[in-house]
Amino acid sequence: MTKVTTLGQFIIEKQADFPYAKGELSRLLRDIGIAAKIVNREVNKAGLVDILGDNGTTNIQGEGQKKLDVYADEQFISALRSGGECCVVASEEHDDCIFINSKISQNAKYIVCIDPLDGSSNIDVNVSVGTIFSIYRRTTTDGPAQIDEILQKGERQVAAGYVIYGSSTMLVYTTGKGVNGFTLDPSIGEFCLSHPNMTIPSRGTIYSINEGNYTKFPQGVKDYIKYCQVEDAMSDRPFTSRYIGSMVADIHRNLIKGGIFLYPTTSSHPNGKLRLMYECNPLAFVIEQAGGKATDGHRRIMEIEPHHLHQRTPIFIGSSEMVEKVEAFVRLSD
Ligand code: AHM
Ligand code: MG
Repeated sequence: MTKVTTLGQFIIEKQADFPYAKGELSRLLRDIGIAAKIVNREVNKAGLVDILGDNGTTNIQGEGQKKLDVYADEQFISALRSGGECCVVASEEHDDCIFINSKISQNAKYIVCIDPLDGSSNIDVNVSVGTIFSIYRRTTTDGPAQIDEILQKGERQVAAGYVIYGSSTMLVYTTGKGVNGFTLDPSIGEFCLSHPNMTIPSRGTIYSINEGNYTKFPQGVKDYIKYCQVEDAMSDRPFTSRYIGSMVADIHRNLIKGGIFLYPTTSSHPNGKLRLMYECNPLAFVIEQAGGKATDGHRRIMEIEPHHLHQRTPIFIGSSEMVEKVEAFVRLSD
């Protein structure tokens, strides 16, 4: 019989990589895994019950929230609150950080930045959505956490990952020692190790970008897109264009097959659209750990200094050679 390793068992086994660890990070990851299973249950039955549709509230970016965004946000925050290992949560769905002031959590070491349900405009049409999370250690030990403890560069992440609610549900994460993927087996209700030591091919043939914005892109990005489309047998061009519009799903596919995901600045989003703290940094950590690259065209995503929670950044992320190529086009046109 094949040995099945559950996420819980794997996390405990991996604790040995950190000899001085007291198990707090393991418990935090376990809590995220539990909340993901609950959110998965609701996402799966979304077509059956009256949970779809606008909840009538608007988040900080002025976007309409779907009910499932709110549900996912509540589930993750509640799991982090009761787990006791996290003192502050920054979520896409809240203007400000949520300080967890319970007796067990106020001295907790960890800070979590989370997009509880990314790509939620896709839910109504049965397309994959995801959760993205990022974990930092506090920089001080006493008293309530301060805002600048949350605004740390991505390179200080201690763990990060995503959950993709797709044709099957997967949780993929890193603690800085490679990337591992777990598929939810609904028959036993456990995430099981299905993709150990994930690596992204150094080059691929897929580019993912919202080409409808073409005329609004910077010249270097336009030039790169044209490069992707030109026929050249030596480099397998023209490349294939694949864009789901759900970042987790697009990046997950490119991680497995090789490819690049681009969300550049546009004339209507001069700082890019995607958020540094809970979308770009965690996915950059995962992709770098898998051997890929993530930049804003000029510097590593994880070296960007954050100034506020909902900061946006352009992003080019995926197979290393493809990211280097787009950077070269961007530099040429500067
Ligand atoms: P959201 O956080 O409001 O769901 O937006 C993020 C999503 C990403 O998942 C996706 O890559 C991108 O927005 C798509 O944006 P666009 O429709 O502009 O191409
Ligand atoms: Mg999002």
